[in-house]
Amino acid sequence: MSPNPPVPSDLPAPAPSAVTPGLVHSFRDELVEGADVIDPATFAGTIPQDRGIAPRVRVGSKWFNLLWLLPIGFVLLIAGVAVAKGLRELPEVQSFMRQFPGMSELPADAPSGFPAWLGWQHFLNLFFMIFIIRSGAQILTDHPRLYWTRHSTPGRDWFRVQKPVPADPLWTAKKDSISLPGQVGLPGLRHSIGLARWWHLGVDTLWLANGIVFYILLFTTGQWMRLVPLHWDVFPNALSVAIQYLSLDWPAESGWSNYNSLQLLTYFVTVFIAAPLALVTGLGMSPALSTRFRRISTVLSIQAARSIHFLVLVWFLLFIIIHVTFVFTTGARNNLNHIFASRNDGSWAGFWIFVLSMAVVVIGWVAATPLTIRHPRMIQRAGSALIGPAQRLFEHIDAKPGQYTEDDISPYLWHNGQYPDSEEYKALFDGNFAGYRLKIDGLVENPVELDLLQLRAMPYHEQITQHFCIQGWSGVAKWGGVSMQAILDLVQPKPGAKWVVFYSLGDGPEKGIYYDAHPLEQMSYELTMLAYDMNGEPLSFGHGAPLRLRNENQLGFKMVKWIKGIEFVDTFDHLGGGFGGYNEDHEFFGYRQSI
Ligand SMILES: Nc1nc2c(c(=O)[nH]1)N[C@H]1C(S)=C(S)[C@@H](COP(=O)(O)O)O[C@H]1N2
Ligand SMILES: [Mo]
Repeated sequence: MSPNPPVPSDLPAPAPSAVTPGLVHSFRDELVEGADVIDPATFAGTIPQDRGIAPRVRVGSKWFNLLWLLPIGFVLLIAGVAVAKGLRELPEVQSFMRQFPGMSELPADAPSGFPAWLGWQHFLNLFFMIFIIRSGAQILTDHPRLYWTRHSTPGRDWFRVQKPVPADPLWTAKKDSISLPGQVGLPGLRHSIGLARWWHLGVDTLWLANGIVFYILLFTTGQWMRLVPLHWDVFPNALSVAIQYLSLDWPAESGWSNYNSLQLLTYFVTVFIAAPLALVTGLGMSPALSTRFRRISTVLSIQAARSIHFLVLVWFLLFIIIHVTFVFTTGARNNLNHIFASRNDGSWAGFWIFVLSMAVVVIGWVAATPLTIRHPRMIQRAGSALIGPAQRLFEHIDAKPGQYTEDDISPYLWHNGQYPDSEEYKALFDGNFAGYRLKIDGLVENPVELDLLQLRAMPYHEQITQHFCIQGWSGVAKWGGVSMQAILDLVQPKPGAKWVVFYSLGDGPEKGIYYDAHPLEQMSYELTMLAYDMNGEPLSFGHGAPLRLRNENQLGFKMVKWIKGIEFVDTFDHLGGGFGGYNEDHEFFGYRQSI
């Protein structure tokens, strides 16, 4: 204990903010135990399901409802048909089409026909894509806005499926999330990003493995020659094909031996541009990698990566719709024979294999959401087993996040999480936190209790760093306080200590206090700190007064706000649900989510 414990007038008041503890009392919903099954009625703190709004894109200061694209697209299509039909009457166009009938010649050694592996890979690819797209949509709608800069400033989003950010000072990113129908999203529930991420990242590893095998086989069997444009004449040929389709006089089918040029270009873009771009922009959203590769991430922030990742999704969705339409309108039985049965005869084999495959697809599609809601722990463990090795690999790259400058500080940093509303907290707040004691205990040589004057008397550490919320928003702020290294020097962790657990004065959205465990080695990193100042002012209530954690190697949810105690432990198995933190226990997040 300090010889002179502080009185309220010794301490600076938290930064003025419209958010005060008194305001949050109404927030508390019914408390429930976390369990190995999800009750959609109470999940994530009983936030009611909210469907959001039709997608909108910002043009200047106006928002354009994308549903208008349906009638506009229809009118354009009709007009396009009329124009294409007219064009084909022109002698110049006719001679152009004779010169470029719609197909490039293949090299003499190009293979003909579809090998069996192609059929398998095509099926696995489409099967995996279902879960990837559905869980991806879920992740997107957990922060249903897209931005081009890392600041995530309300009103500066370019795309949203949610109303404008309300003026409510208590508005949190979690309140901003929306739900999806259970058979569209995976698992559909509002703020189910923890589970959606397991699906997305877990199935991604399978999809990537399939893709790598696909690339290898493509290049070892010569099949690549059928997917890569090898001559400039593909462009006039593709134009010719487009005119043929639009004028409703379709080119002859020859997919078994050679795709038409438009088809070739779309396949090429999908296989060699969209798919790798999905991977690159997916990795670009990783805080660990984005802080590691600063040169790239200053231009291509995680928000730009998220936006492009979404545009890749749009490409895939358009591709799927158009591809499937053409498969069924250009000789369905032959096309199904090619890809599902590797044969080019008039038999029904391909059709029946297709029907069986679709039965598997339907079962997988329909079962995924109920399975996730009934066995969330299983999904958490399976996802963690699939993506875990890659995550650990990236951790070894040693992210070493860096700092930003004053100019980079975001005009607005979203609030998130559950505000504390206990009498204990309110009393501390009203007394300027003079009664606040940070308790540090556990596997340490020197357990301590520190009041705020003592904390403020320790060497001052300041940093400007970027915050990454798992939900998708980010922002840069300046944090002032005590470096965790100074705390380590003070308390002297014992050799057995492996994890450092931070406990909050606030509850999580369900029962029990908010807490999170961090690996000890990340505590001595120069940018890991306990912050009592933000952007040059004492930390406000909403951002975690009197004290919050900054561990720049981790996602936002791990940065416990309103800290009351720190415990050094050898394992977190016996704490809470045993998963390493509040969100890990209750919302099925991973305890290592630095990517
Ligand atoms: N005690 C507590 N700490 C918490 C949370 C919470 O709900 N309770 N939410 C976390 C989440 S999800 C994020 S993104 C950050 C948000 O910090 P900010 O509100 O200062 O931006 O706080 C984290 N710390
Ligand atoms: Mo978060």
